[in-house]
Amino acid sequence: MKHFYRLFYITFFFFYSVFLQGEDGYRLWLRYDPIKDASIAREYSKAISYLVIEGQSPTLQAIKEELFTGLEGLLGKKLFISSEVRKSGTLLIGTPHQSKLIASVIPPNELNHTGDEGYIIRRVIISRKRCIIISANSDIGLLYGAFHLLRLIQTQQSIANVNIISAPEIRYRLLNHWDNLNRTVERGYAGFSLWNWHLLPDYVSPRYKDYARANASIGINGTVLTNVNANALVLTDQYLIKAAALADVFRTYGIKVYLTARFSAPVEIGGLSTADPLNPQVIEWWNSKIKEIYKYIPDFGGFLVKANSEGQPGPQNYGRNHAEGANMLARALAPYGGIVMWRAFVYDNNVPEDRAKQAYKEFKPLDGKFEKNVFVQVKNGPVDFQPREPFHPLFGAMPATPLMMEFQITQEYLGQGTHLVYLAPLFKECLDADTYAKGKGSEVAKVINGSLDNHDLTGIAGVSNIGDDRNWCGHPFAQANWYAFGRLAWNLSMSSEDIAEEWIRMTFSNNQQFVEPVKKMMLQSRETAVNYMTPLGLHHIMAMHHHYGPGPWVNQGRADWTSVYYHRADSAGIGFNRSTRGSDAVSQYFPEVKQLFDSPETCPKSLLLLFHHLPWDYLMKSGRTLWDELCLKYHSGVDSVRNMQKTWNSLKNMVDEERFLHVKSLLAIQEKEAVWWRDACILYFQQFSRRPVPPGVEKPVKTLEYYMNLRHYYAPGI
Ligand code: GCW
Repeated sequence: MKHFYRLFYITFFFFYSVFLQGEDGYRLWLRYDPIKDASIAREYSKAISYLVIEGQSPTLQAIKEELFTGLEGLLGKKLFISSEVRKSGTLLIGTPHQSKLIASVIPPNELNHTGDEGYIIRRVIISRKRCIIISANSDIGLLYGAFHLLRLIQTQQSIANVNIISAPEIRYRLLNHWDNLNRTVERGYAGFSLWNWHLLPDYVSPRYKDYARANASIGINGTVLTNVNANALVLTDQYLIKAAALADVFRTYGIKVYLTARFSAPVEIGGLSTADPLNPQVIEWWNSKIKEIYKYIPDFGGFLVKANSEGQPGPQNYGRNHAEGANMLARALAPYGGIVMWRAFVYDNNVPEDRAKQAYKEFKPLDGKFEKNVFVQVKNGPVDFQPREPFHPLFGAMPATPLMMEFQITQEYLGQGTHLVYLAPLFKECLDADTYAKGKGSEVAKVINGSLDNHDLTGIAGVSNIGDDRNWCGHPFAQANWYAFGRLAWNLSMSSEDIAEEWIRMTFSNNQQFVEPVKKMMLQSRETAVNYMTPLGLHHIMAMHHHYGPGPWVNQGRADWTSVYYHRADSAGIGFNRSTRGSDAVSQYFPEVKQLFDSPETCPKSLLLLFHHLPWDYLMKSGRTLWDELCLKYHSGVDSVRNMQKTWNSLKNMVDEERFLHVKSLLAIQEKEAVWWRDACILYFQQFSRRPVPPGVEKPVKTLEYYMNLRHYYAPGI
């Protein structure tokens, strides 16, 4: 009988996935196809045959559903639900409040360590029966535990003696969608917005549930639905009812809904003549608006605000500062437990001498001036989500204010929808950087997890790369960046390598001959992109507006939107002098870091031209001139993409055809675009260096004029 079931399930899932569903990437990493190796499957089968779930709630129902689909799929056998532990091989799930049995096997003090969202997964013996238990203080904790157990099986880890205690390092783990109400997505490369505002709330797409499952599986517990370049309309009842319908779906999966607040909303939709945060009518307007929001969404999370930046309205329009603006909203949200995430990515209409310095200059003096429920949300670097930047100098510099990290998962400056760039190494580089705020060992991660300055309010946000493309993220490998963000948000110290390995095993295959080369390719991919786009600390030299492709020649318009502002190439050399002899941006860092960045001799080579303007003949540690090194870096970027192509082609027989061909085509685009970047940049900079392209670098086939005349009218994302 057992064999019959296994055969039945294997056949069913095979047909289901291959013929009905196809390998289109829709399932993300939550793929529950039968484990091919029968002996491995047998091991898991022995451990889990019966399911006992104690208690009742929508979340417990979701757990049951996920485990049934997951375990029956993976193990290729039927799972039995039971009301009590009768046999060995029982998976017992519950909180100690709901289950006396759980309370009897988990010492109460152990769950003290897991908080509201953590969990314990453990092999135990109950009345001489071998069981696995998942326990937590809340149903959401149980859900996270269930996903963890599934992940162990998907990645074929042993559960024979499983004993895991896990709790999130960060409290607020949020996606930021830059989705507009007309369904375009700012810097989105995976189609249109998932949120079908037009049909909501009457049609609730099943995708919303799958979105919530995917997020819950990696521990994401909040989502900002709308673009930071905000539209006040989302705060009208017409839209709140739609947002509430989404919140109703997400709640079961532990995900709270947040919105972006347009600072001028009291004027635009409230009919007031001012949005001055100190004006009593304005305060009253926000108070009643927030009360209304909580009527629609009782567990509403709060607001994300971009104010006085890139033309967005803000308190400075009324002579007030950022703290005054943020606090007004925070006071109104506080009674309901809501928070404000106030962005530090600010720049006004006056072009500063160095934009990299602006956020620090405006926010540092406000440290300690914010209400308790305010985060200042800081991008990882001081410029703008570049392929490589130093960590933002605000990290460590505002000890009295909880700082929320903002990473960009969508690849605005990193190849957009067509380049395979695994971002975990970029995230980690920032998190692991030492700010020296309190001496050695004051890493950015410790600022974010609150340990450096004793903050309970801790948060991390990722600008989402999700759209309505069938595979969610456009590039099949872009899914890994969503995954990596979530896994890191839960545990900042996970390594890029471990995250990649998990993702590959869950998304593609457990075959080591596939896992190893793909992992290697992913781990090198960010450095590869840096090399063919912006090596040695170059930054912000992308094409105007859409940022698609190179544009080092961009010199029109607002100065700090041009490329020449950032690279400053001239006959004397190249690079932005931010040393103490230049814009002095280095002085925003703590002395140890300042000293490191201040001298070209000690400045990391990878950031050299971000901090220094150096002669073309500057002698690098390699013994080569700066010019030669630059050219060789550009070329090595192209070379690495070609190696990625070779790697991928060699794996043809280990991947389904659909995803194999998809990735292969995208890698071909990436190669073409890497050549475009390399040649356009080398030709452009060569005008100033007036030096030959060194041996070992392919000679550009096209002319600089050709590249400068390329126009992309409908590049996505704007
Ligand atoms: O990187 C820039 C983007 C803008 C974005 C802005 C921001 C939402 O080019 O599209 O606007 O950053 O982060 O506010």
